[in-house]
Amino acid sequence: MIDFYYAPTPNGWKIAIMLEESGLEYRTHLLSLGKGDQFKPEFLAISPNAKMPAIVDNDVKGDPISVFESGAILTYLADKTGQFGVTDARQRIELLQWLFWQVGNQGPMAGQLSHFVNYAPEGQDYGHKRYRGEYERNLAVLENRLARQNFIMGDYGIADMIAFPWVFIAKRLGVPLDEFPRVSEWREQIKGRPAVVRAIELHKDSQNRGKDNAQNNPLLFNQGAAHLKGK
Ligand SMILES: N[C@@H](CCC(=O)N[C@@H](CS)C(=O)NCC(=O)O)C(=O)O
Repeated sequence: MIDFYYAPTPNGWKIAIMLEESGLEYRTHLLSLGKGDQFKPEFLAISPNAKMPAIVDNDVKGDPISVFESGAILTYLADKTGQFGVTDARQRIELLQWLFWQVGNQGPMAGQLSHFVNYAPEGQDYGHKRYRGEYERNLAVLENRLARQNFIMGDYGIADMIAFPWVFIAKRLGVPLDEFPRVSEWREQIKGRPAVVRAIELHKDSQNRGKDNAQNNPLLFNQGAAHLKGK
């Protein structure tokens, strides 16, 4: 059984998708990020960066294995199941590049765009424009890749699962996909998969959209180091 530390956000969906696609048995631990569950010592022991997703795999020889960071989790689960990953060394380094691209580029830029669209005080035009531009730049990277093949690595797999969630919410971020027809097609194909539908529905009722913002929740949006020092 896998313990899955989760909240219904794009970063959480990445792993929910893989768990649903692969058929692994898991139990979800729902975190309330707005209330600060990510800073509890028992969670920090699993995820020292104080962010979800994270997993603990209990079906292993010896001590359970805990994994944080979505790219590492997806790599671990693809290796464990032999599903949705790749088989040879040449492909593996290619896959790793696309996973690192997502966690180092598309994800953070989309996350910052989401912050300026949904949570920042009014009138932060510089930040909004900067991250919208970066979000669109990453869409262009994906568009170019998908001009060559239907999925990021050719066949549907963890590179698609990691990149899909922030594209899934493009309209909510105020970015229509008209200029990115291949990305738009790819998004439709993935969105329709039954496992993806189930993943997006996972604890949807506890989504916190619009309730927290930079003014009313400094714990979430203006953290600094205070919650982590000495832990
Ligand atoms: N690079 C991380 C990003 C994870 C992340 O940013 N998670 C957010 C939710 S979408 C989180 O846990 N936020 C809690 C906080 O910032 O305190 C990954 O890909 O796993």
